[in-house]
Amino acid sequence: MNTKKIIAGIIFAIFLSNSLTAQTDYKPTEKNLQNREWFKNAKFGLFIHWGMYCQLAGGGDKGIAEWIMNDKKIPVVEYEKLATFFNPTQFNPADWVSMVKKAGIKYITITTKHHEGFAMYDSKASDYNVVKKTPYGKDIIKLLKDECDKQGIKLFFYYSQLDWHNTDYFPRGRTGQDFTGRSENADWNKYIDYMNVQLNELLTNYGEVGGIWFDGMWDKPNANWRLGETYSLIHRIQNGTLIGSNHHMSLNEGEDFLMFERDLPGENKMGFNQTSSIPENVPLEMCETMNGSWGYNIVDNNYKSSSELIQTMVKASGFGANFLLNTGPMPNGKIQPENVDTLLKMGKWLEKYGETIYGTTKGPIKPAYWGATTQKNGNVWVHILNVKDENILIGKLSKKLKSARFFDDHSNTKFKETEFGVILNIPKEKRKPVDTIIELEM
Ligand code: JFZ
Repeated sequence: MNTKKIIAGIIFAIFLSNSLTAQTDYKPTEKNLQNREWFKNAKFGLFIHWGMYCQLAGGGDKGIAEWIMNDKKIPVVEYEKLATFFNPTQFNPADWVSMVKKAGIKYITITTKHHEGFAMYDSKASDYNVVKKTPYGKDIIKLLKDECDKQGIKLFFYYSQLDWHNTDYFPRGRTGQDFTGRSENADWNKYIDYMNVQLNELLTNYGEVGGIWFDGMWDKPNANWRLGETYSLIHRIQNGTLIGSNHHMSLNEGEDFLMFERDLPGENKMGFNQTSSIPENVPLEMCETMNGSWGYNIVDNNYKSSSELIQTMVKASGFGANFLLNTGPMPNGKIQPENVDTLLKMGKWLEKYGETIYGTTKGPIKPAYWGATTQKNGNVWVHILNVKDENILIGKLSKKLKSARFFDDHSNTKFKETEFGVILNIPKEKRKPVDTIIELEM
């Protein structure tokens, strides 16, 4: 072997090892960067978890919904029967999308395949899909996408890399183990190929895709996911599509946004977010449930109030992050009325106060126990959430404060600048139950 060949070999080896974990030398296109800006400004999305699991709806256990196959140890051959009952005759995408618009939501992220392995769209890669296996027989994703295009809502695709149905998902990871009854005559690389074929379909057959929301790598963190290949494939077919992954770690090369599951950026209340650094310019997104479940769960009525959810959305905005709020549609195709009610209440609030949320970036003062700040075009808004004190030390501003006034009636807010920062005075009668907003002029 001559030196040239050896060097070429080494370079190839480096390329290969990088391509296992990331898309090497990824440079987002102009279009991708524009979409990132759009995404940052959007602030509020609807997450939809819909799959065969919705029909088991809780299974008598508050915690179980889309995880029921794993948690109740249902073998593949039994679980497959669920598809033969799935017939959401009342699914009306126009209703969903109109409701979404009224709620002030700018994009939808829907499960195209969850851990159960069932494709909610017309996939040629596997018959295990909604068109082939259910009496409904229609492509849910296509129906929703067409309606989203019609009403100007962006659609993102959730795709589970973890798969409890496909035999080639082997060696098994932390979940979906022996009880599934799958053969061990399997080939991991065939599984990755299969996944890439499915992603190819999703990016080819449905027009412009807002983004791909990956989930499930955490099931086998040390496996060779061939991420570089998958990410380049996606960006090659649609260079504007944003890639994000729920791996709970820092950003990999090729990913366009960073997400946080049920935690505000930098928090780790849930115990699984291990993101060590948050890059300055990358869009952020936090997802949250309306009760304790992602998929429809008939016995989980532990609903968060619209006030609580608005406050979380405001805090997320204070971190510069989008709020992706989840609902799990029912087996009949409807979104449960409790959730619709909550979303519409949020929409009402946004109609009035959306100016302080949409298109903003995080404000000059970091979110704290009292609330958060947001800003846009030189306007700075302080959001006081849930604080009973009349005088609130919000912290230091880099510039001198000229004036402060209540967003609602434009009356002046009394303030004091001290060595510890600005203290705002908010008399009881000026307080709003959800969010008292003060506009600062510097
Ligand atoms: C994942 C999914 O498992 C869940 O069903 C849902 O889709 C959510 C948005 O994302 O949630 C996780 C992922 C990883 C862990 C826990 C929940 N984990 O590593 O413990």
